[in-house]
Amino acid sequence: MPEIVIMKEIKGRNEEYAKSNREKLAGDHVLMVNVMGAPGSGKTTFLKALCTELKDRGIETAVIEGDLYSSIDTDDFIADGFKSVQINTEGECHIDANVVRQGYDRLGMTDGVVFVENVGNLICPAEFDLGEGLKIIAASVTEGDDKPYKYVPMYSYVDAVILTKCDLKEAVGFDTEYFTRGLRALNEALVIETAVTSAGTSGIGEAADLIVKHYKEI
Ligand SMILES: Nc1nc2c(ncn2[C@@H]2O[C@H](COP(=O)(O)OP(=O)(O)OP(=O)(O)O)[C@@H](O)[C@H]2O)c(=O)[nH]1
Ligand SMILES: [Mg+2]
Repeated sequence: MPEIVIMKEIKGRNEEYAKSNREKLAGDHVLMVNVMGAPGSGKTTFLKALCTELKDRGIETAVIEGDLYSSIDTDDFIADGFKSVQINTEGECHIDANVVRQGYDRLGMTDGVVFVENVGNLICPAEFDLGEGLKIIAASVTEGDDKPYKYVPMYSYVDAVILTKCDLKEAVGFDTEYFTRGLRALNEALVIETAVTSAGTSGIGEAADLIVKHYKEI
C-alpha cells in the first residue's frame, strides 16, 4: 500500500502555495508538469511510456497521482519501478497547490521531472495553478474532435496537447483538422499524436523531446 495524502482544501490561498511551489521547484532544479484530461483519456498509459523513455535518456522522473479515492495508478507506477505518491481528494474534482506540495515533499526529489496526474476532469483542474512549469492535456481521440469548442477554459490553459489513442482515429472517425481548428481559436499549443498499445508506441519520443526542452530551460 503506497503512502496516501488526503486533501483538505484551503480555499482562497492557492496562489500563495503555487508561488511557494515555484520557488521550491526552482531551488531543487525540478520541472513540474501538470497532466490533465478527461477520465480514462490515457494519462497513466501515456505517462508510463514517457517516464520509461525519459529514464532511457538518463532523466529522473516521479509521479504525483491525484484521484478521488483509489491508489490504482500509484500502485501501477511503483510496480514499474517509478517513484510515486498518491493524493486522494475524497470527492473534490481537482487537486490544489497545497496538497501537491505535501505529495512533492514526500518524494524528496532534486534534478528531474515530476509529473502530476490530475483528477480526470476537463473543467475544475484548469482553475488551479499548482506552481508547475508546464501544463499539458492528454486528450483521447475517443472523446471526439469537438472538445476544444466545448471545454474552452481547459483548452485555453494548456501549453501542449497530447492526442492519445491515435491508433483508434479511423475507427472513431476523428477529424484532426476540425480538432486543430478549434484549438487554434484558443491558443498555439503544440499537438503531439501518440498511441501506446501492445503492438508498440508512437509519438512518445516527440513528447520526451518537449519535456527535455522545458527541463533544460529551468
Ligand atoms: N487503443 C489504445 N488504448 C489506450 C491508449 N492509451 C490508453 N489506452 C486505454 O485506455 C484506457 C484508459 O487508460 P488510462 O491510462 O488508465 O487512462 P487515465 O486517463 O489514466 O484514466 P483515469 O486515471 O482513470 O482518469 C485503458 O484501457 C488503456 O489501456 C492508446 O494509445 N491506444
Ligand atoms: Mg490514470
